Amino acid sequence: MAAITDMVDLEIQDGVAVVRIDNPPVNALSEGVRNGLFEAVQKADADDNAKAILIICSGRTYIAGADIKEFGKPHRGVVLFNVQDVIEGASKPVVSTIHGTCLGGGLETAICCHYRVAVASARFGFPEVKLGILPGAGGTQRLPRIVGVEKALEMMVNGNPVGANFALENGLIDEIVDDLFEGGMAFAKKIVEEGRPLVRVRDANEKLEEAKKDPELFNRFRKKVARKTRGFDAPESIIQCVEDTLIKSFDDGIQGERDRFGVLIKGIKSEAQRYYFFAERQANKIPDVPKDTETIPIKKVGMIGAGTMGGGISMNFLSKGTPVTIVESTQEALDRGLGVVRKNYLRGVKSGRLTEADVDKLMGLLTPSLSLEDLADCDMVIEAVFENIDLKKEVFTKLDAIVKEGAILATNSSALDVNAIAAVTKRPEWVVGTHFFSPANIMRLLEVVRAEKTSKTVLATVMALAKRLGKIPVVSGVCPGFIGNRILFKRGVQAQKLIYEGAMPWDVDDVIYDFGFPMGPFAMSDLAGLDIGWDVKTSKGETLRDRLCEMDRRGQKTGAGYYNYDPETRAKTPEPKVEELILEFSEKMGKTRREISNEEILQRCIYPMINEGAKILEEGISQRPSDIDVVWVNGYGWPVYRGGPMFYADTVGLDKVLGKLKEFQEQDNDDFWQPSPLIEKLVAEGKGFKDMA
Ligand code: HSC
Ligand code: NAD
Repeated sequence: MAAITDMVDLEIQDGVAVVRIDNPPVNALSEGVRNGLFEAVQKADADDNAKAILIICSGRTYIAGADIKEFGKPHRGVVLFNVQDVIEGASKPVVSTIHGTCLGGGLETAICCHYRVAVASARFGFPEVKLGILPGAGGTQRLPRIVGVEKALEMMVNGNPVGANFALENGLIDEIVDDLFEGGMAFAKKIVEEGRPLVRVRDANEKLEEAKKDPELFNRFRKKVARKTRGFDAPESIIQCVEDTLIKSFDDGIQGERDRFGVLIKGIKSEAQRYYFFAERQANKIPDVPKDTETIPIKKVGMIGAGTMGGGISMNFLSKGTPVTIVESTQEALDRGLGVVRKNYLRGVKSGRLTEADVDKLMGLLTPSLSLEDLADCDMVIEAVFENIDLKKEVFTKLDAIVKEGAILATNSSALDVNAIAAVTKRPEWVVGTHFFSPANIMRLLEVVRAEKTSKTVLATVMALAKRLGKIPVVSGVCPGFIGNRILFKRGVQAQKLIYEGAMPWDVDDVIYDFGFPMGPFAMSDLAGLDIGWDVKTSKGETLRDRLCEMDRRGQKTGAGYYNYDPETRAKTPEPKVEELILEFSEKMGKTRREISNEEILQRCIYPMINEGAKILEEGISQRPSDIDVVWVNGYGWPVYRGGPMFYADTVGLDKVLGKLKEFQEQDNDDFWQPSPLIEKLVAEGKGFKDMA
């Protein structure tokens, strides 16, 4: 085998030039891969001993895309477009044989080949949109020519991969093979024997002609994705590139694609999304828990509490085939909890994702119980009873006496002291917080709360488990509210103050929504329920919330809260009575209401979050600034194109944030605004959070 570069080899085998890429972990199109492919394909094309060229990758995957680390740096080596030209322009058939994930620039390379085969487990996609860019190496011009305009739009705008069957049915691959190398070789030889033509996707216009018959296609598609793509730039640019396929030549379309790619890649939104891509992966790493730390197998799980969280958390395990024993305090609560789980799964039957038999099988993995003793042989027990420290301590004391040694004891508390909970057991090193978010079967964030004595084995096991469950784990130390809720609390304080000083809940919500969140703090409270922690027996109408709950305005579930909700559409409208109540409270507090600008609303809601994030870093509660961003993007709807609160702070300028904190502190004469010493230090050094990594 001849090495072309340290990442690409070329060997003639049985009349086929085998070009092999080996750039672990994901065979990204780094400089060495581009240089190697360029030279290898040219050599192979010129070699009379080769009748066809086969491109194959070593390791776990075909090319998973451009090397994202190279973006934003000066370009080096052969440009990808030139690699594609030599592949597409080769004088003999070039075949890609594909496994793993064929993504982005990888798929763009594959569709420059004349033919493609893949193993059945291969996945294909254009995830560029998730990085705030578009497929910039011909993808927007070639994909519609293969799968048709509508499917191409779907694939590129939602960014999710498709499987090999879809790829085969839609012409993205020519055959599914059993063996990556043997299958690829056999296919390449067959092409030569049959004298099949060199298929160049750029010349295929049939699917485009079909799309021209449907003039409403693009408007329809824009409407369909409007809600999901709000605030992002890349989706619209992708749509425009695809529109070009119907009105421009291939080469002009390519030029349009490159121009739009160039604009997006330089934008702050793409920078934020690329930052976030690495942030999410970084969050997996715990500096003092090495990769090879021992983990324990989690084959059977115990769940305590079958309420909102207990049911949802259980579903994660059941869906992965792990049996769960779920314990409640009463038969009624148990029945209710199991009913909700079944109902959730039945939704999957309605949408066609599951069959009734699947649901029965999933429910068969869930064993109901009224006795903690039934959890004795579980490998991990997760407690999700009411948020009450005494109750949690009582449950953990019992668990300690019942559950086998070497099992993980986890609490789903959203704010309580995990050290205090661990301390009631004789095995605090086996205790950890696993803070799932609601709805727990859907939300991907998992705050892994590392208590003082939590062992490295427990941490490594929970991090690996999170990945298996499809969650995004972020480690948090112990403090009230951990990373996410502690920061949320600060935003809530200001949101409330703003409405007594002059804004209305909808003014605050509009600003937060326009910033990019799916909803503002008041709409969020209505969704969660205003009566969490409220008690009708003790309520004395002292707060706005008391008054709203007393009026049975407890949020969306009662059809009214801060807003009124349409029973059919759930559309929200402001309520004059709520406005009156707010004015009444302002007066009682002696506030002179004033016009508050949108800018002030935004700064007063967001800057305390940044300040609290900095305090969380100082205290070592969060391992790094980017972990805080992962929590907020994944758990609370922070718009990913703004990176997260800590990334955003750097884009605003930490000096400006600090200036405003001081200004508000002076105005309010309130410790709430006390700037974090970390921000003061970074500003003094002319640095940002990004420099802490
Ligand atoms: C693109 O292709 C743009 C094109 O249109 C070309 C444009 C050309 C323009 C030319 C202009 C002149 N790069 O996720 P994992 C690392 S954009 C660098 O834990 P998994 C990752 O950071 C790209 N590094 O593994 C991690 O590193 P760590 C389109 C990459 O098995 C390690 O690999 N493609 C990387 O769970 C393992 O990653 C994508 O967006 C990359 N492309 O998932 C695909 N991809 O160990 C992005 C991964 O140090 N990648 N790394 O932490 C993925 O979605 C997932 O990584 C996979 C594997 C599904 C591939
Ligand atoms: P919930 O009221 O819906 O459910 C709690 C369940 O625990 C009830 O069904 C109750 O009967 C049961 N229970 C109480 N004591 C018990 C005992 N001794 N043994 C067995 N079962 C018992 O509450 P939830 O919303 O599911 O919250 C559970 C935990 O998860 C809390 O600590 C909460 O703070 C946390 N959490 C909640 C959310 C959320 O949005 N609901 C999000 C994250 C974390």
